[in-house]
Amino acid sequence: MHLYSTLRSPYGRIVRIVVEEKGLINKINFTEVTTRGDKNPFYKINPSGRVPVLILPNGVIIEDSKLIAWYLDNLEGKPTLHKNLEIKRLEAIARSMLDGTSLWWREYLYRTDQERSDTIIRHERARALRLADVFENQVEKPVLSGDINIAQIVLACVLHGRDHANPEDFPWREGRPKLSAWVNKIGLRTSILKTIPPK
Ligand SMILES: N[C@@H](CCC(=O)N[C@@H](CS)C(=O)NCC(=O)O)C(=O)O
Repeated sequence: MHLYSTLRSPYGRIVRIVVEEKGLINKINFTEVTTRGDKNPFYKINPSGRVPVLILPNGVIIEDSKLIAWYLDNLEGKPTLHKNLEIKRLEAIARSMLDGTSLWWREYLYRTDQERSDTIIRHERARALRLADVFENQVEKPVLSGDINIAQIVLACVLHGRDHANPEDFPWREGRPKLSAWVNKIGLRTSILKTIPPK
């Protein structure tokens, strides 16, 4: 199988962490690609232009980190990362935070000062801080403090290794000692360390 992603995509990182956690590293060839731009050769591999994308041995293309993570978790018939509703519920909240912060970051990455939308930034910043409060109150619960699962992986990809890229007005660690300690702790796992996005 072949996995394509950038090294900075948090969505690609989710899948790369799953590959590590499931011990699938020898079954999957990873290729770093760049996204966006006119005539990007990656569009021939995935017409949507998005990463991550997994190409199965029969040539079928699977896009979307949620679907790829589920597929890889079930690949050998022993799913460990998506065991119950509570895990999936918290994954959905973490993904809500990831989608919002990604939209917010892109206002800085891809738009000029004149194009940048204060409305989007204000809206997503407020959402991210509200959800950081939710996780401050949840991180000591078994779902987030016990065995690794997809909710933990997605939450790690929202908050770990992105401090350098965070807009200055996202001080999510302030007043959230439990969430801050949780991110520091999960940051010690091999899968998380091996997938830190480059600066
Ligand atoms: N819902 C998708 C989101 C993937 C996504 O938005 N990826 C971004 C990189 S972080 C991308 O490929 N952007 C390229 C583009 O918009 O053309 C997933 O979970 O995989």
